[in-house]
Amino acid sequence: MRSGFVALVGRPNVGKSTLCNRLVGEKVSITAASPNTTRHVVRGVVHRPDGQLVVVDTPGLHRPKTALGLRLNATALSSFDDVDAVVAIVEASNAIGPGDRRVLEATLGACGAGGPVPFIVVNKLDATSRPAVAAQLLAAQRAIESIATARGTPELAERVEYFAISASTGAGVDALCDAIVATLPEGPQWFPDDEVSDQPEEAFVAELVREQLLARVRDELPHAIHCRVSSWEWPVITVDVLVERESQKPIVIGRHGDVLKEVGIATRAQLPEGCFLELRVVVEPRWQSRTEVLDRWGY
Ligand SMILES: Nc1nc2c(ncn2[C@@H]2O[C@H](COP(=O)(O)OP(=O)(O)O)[C@@H](O)[C@H]2O)c(=O)[nH]1
Ligand SMILES: [Mg+2]
Repeated sequence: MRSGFVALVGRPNVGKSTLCNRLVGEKVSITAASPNTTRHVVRGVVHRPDGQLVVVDTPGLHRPKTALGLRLNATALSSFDDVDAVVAIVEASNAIGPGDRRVLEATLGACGAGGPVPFIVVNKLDATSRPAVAAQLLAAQRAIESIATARGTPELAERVEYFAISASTGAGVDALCDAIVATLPEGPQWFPDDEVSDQPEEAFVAELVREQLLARVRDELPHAIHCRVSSWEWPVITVDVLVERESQKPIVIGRHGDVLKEVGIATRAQLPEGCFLELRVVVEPRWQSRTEVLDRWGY
């Protein structure tokens, strides 16, 4: 039996969480069209007859503007420790920019001789043409070569494996998964057969609520939202929705409470039958920049 860990890294929004869920075969990490959705490392488990792969989904690497942003980057970078493979994701249809380059540099930096095996994955192939996908694979390979040469370790470029996939449709994902599992060492089963994630149930319910809110709010508001379960007395689960300013409350609540009501219905549909979900909106001023709040909330 092979077993081990793979970290998914990349700029915000390249499809890390979508790939994590696709590999696991069910939703363990929330996704959204807005950046910086993933705030904690989420581990999803792929159970296969030949082994067990633990997928480490991470926050996107970006230029931080707040204390929260700094911590998200640090969280993502720390995921390079103790993994057997790193999958660095870039998008098929956007030119490889400075942000992607930093991701590739960090990946090569972590994947020295004896370190994790580096995979470069071009995602969202469904959203562009085949020639564009081929061109992006080549651009990624050139970037890797120049980074490896600049580091004085040109031989590192030889270790890199390249794949093109669509995390949304699943195209190419089986081949990628096979290749990652093939790099894993012999090892123990880390998670029991029926476990697909290391995330506590409470954290997952709070994330499901946040996912529904992100689908309905715009601009800076997605960043300002933090959700947490404040009480769980089955069948009643209470989730607090924390925002930064009084003026953000009505947006989250919606006219006549419409937004919150829709969020409640859509979240409850994903929870076990018979559960009641209560949502409360609470203001925690400027929480993204207050390190004592970030400490308290586990960022
Ligand atoms: N067309 C297309 N969209 C994708 C694909 N993978 C992810 N997305 C979309 O890209 C956005 C960001 O995805 P997410 O997984 O949250 O990205 P993350 O920030 O890297 O975790 C979401 O709107 C996804 O639906 C893909 O393969 N094709
Ligand atoms: Mg994510």
